[in-house]
Amino acid sequence: MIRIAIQSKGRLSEESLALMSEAGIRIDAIKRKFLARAADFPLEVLYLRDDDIPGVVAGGSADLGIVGYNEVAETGADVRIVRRLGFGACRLSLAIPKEQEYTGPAFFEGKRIATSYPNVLSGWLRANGVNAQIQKIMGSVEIAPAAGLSDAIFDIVSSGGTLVSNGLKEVETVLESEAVLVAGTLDADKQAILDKMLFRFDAVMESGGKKYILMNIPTDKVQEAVKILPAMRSPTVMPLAAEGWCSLHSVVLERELWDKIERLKALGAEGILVLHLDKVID
Ligand code: PRT
Ligand code: ZN
Repeated sequence: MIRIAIQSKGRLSEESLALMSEAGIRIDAIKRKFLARAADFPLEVLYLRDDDIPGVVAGGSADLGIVGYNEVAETGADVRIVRRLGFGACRLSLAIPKEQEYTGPAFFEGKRIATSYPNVLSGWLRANGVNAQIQKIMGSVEIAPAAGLSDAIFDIVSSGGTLVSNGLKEVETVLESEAVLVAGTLDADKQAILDKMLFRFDAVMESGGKKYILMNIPTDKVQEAVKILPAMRSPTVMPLAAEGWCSLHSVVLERELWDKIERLKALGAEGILVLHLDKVID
């Protein structure tokens, strides 16, 4: 049995559960309790506030955790980052009132900076030789300058919309973050369960941003089409009943899909189907 701590309510909760569910580890989300057992995998879930997850894993009360890298950096907890999970992307940035001119890190000398991330901030200030006053505020940091509580803020930014609507501009990105899977010290049995989970997580993440594509193509164009479509090993080519035609199957990155479709059509491809890819197991 392995125990994983995930955020109980918040931006990472749904996606943490979705990742596990896509990996075939189903937890009853309706009867969400403090501690829940997976139906078909030797795992139990501990629902916590995100701030507590790194410490709980480092302390051994949970073996694994899914949490924003920003929280791992802030708490400095002694945990191992096992995987970057590709969701919850954001950054920790310094922002100042938009009408002020930014002159570089020295701008912050003697200034008051409001933040919920004092440790990450003080590391950046030290590295840049800046002396500033850190005002620790939990929540609604972005209103601190307008309220006269600070001259600048250091906070999580994602789209940047919150900064704009509070008359602030981002001037330094200090830390890039995303959700990460962290682990504490594991014995051999728990490491074996983790390895099994990672095999599944990797298959789920590997399929992200990819599509399965199939089409009919004149046999004499197959060689050129294969160059456009390098797949995991190579595309699958099957002869069609119609003389001179083949069916070609492959996997493509979603962001390259339209470009490739145009090039394949130019080669004479017809009946192109693009399908959802559920899992990719290498
Ligand atoms: O209750 P609990 O303590 O568990 O939750 P919380 O309120 O502390 O955290 P929550 O649920 O807001 O965020 C959990 C994690 O999601 C964070 O630790 C980050 O790793 C990640 N994350 C990703 C974000 C954002 N994107 C994000 N945009 N966390 C917060 N925000 C906030 C930010 O604080 C700011 O107020 O959204 C606003 C900025 O968004 P934009 O898009 O306007 O720039
Ligand atoms: Zn929190």
